[in-house]
Amino acid sequence: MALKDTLKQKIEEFQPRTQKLVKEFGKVIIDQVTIDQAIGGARDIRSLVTDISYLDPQEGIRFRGKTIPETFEALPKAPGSAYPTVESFWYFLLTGDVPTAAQVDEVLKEWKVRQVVPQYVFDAIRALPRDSHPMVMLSVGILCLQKDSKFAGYYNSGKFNKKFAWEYVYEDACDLVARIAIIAAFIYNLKYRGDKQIAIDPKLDMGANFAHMIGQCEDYKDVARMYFILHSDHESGNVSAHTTHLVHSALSDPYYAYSAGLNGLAGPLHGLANQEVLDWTIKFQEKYCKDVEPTEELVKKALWDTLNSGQVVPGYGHAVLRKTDPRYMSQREFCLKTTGLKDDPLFKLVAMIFQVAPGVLMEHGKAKNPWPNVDAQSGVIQWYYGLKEWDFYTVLFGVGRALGCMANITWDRGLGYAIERPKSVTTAMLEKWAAEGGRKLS
Ligand code: HAX
Repeated sequence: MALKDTLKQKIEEFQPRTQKLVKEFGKVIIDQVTIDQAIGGARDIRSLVTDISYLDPQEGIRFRGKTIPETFEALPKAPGSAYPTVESFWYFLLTGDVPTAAQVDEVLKEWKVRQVVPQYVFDAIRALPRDSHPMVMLSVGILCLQKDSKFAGYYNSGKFNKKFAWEYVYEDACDLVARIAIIAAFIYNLKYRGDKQIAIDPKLDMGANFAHMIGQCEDYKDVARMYFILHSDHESGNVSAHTTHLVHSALSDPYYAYSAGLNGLAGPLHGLANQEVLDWTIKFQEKYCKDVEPTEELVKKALWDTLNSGQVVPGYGHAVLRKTDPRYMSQREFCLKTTGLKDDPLFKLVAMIFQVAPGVLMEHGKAKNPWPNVDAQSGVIQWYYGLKEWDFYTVLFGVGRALGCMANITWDRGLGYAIERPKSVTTAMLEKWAAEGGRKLS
C-alpha cells in the first residue's frame, strides 16, 4: 500500500482513541504546575501529546518505540551502506511501521518528483547579503515555498473540511522534506563554494544526494544519512518542534510553521550549540595548544574560564536528559569505527572534553545534567570531512529536524489537535497564591 494510504488507515484507526480520551476522560488530571515551572520555561509540564518519539531522561530518545540502535538495525539500508536511507526513516516516523524495500522505493521515487525547488526560492536566497547566517537563508528558503502551499490552497478553496485537512498538510510536509536538503546544498555552495552549484543526481537517496550536491566524498553519504536521522525528532517540547507545532496549531501551513521552527533552532541554547561547540573547541586549541598537546588540565582550565566568564559550556546539559545523550554516543561510535576519524586530533580533544567536562560541571553545581548532548559531537565529524564552516552546522540539524516536525504536524491535523493557547497569569497573582500556599482550585 502507498505511504499516504497506509497513513490514512493509521490515522483513521487512531482517531477514536484521541476522541475517547477527550470525551470520556477529558478532566482526568495528569500534572500540576508550580511557580518555578511557570517562570522557568514550563519545564517538565505534561501538556503536549505525540506518539512519534518519546524522550526518557535516563534512556534518551526512542523513535516510534525504538532506541537509536534498534532504529538503525530495523530499517532497510541504503545500497552498500550500514545506514538506512532517510526515506525509509520518514516512512517509519510517519506510520510506526518498518517499511519493506518496495515501500522505501516508492518514497524514493515520490521524493524525486517532489524535490524540484522553484527558481524563485534560489533567487530570494541569492538576494540576501552573502554574509547572512545560513539559518536565515534556510528559513527564508522554506518561507518562500509557502506561495504554493497545498494546505493554504485547500484552506482558501472554500471547501475546507477538518476531516481531510491532514492530507494537505501531508502533501506540503512531503514536499518540504524532499526539498529541504536541496535548499541546504544550494546555501552551502552559495556561501562557501563561490556559488558553484551541482545538479541533483536523480539516482541517489536524500542523504547521498546531499553529499553529492555539496561536492563531498563517498563516505560522507552515510554521515548525511546518520546526521539527518539522529537530529529528526526529540519529542514535542523542544523549541524547534514546539514552535512548529504551535504555529501550525493556528492552521498556518507547514512552511510558515517550519520556518518559525528553524528560527528557534537557530538559538545558541538549542540547535546553534553545534556551531558553538566547534567555535569553543577551535578557540581552545588556538589559545592553549599552539605549541603543546592538549591535556586534561588545560581542558579543565578552559572549561572553568568559560564558566567563570558567565557563559555556558556548549554541548553539555539538557532540559530533559539526565544521562549522556544517546545521539552523542551514536556519533561517537561512528567516529570510533571510522579509520582516520578516530585518530583525528579534534576528535581526540572532544573525547578528552567528554572525560573532563561532566566533573567540572558537577563541581560548578548548577547544571542539572552535566553530560554531553547531541551537539557536543556532531561538529567534529563535519570538520573531519572538510565542512569547516561551522556556522553551517545548524542548517544540517534543520534539515534533519524537518522530518520530525513535519511528521508531527501531519498527525496533529489527523487527530484534530486544537489551537494552542495556554493561560498566563500576573506576578501579583503568583504573589497572592504564594502567600495563600497555592491557588485554590474550585
Ligand atoms: N554550562 C554552564 N551552565 C549550565 C550548563 C552548561 N552546559 N547547562 C546548564 N547550566 C546552568 C543553566 O544556565 C542554569 O543556570 P542559572 O540557574 O544561572 O540560570 C542552571 O545550570 C540550571 O540549568 P538546567 O536546569 O540544568 O538546564 P536548563 O534546562 O535550564 O537548560 C540547556 C538546558 C540545554 C539550555 C542548558 O543545559 C545549556 O545552556 N547547555 C549549553 C547549550 C547547549 O548545549 N544547548 C544544546 C542542548 C541540546 C539541544 O537542544 N540541541 O539542539
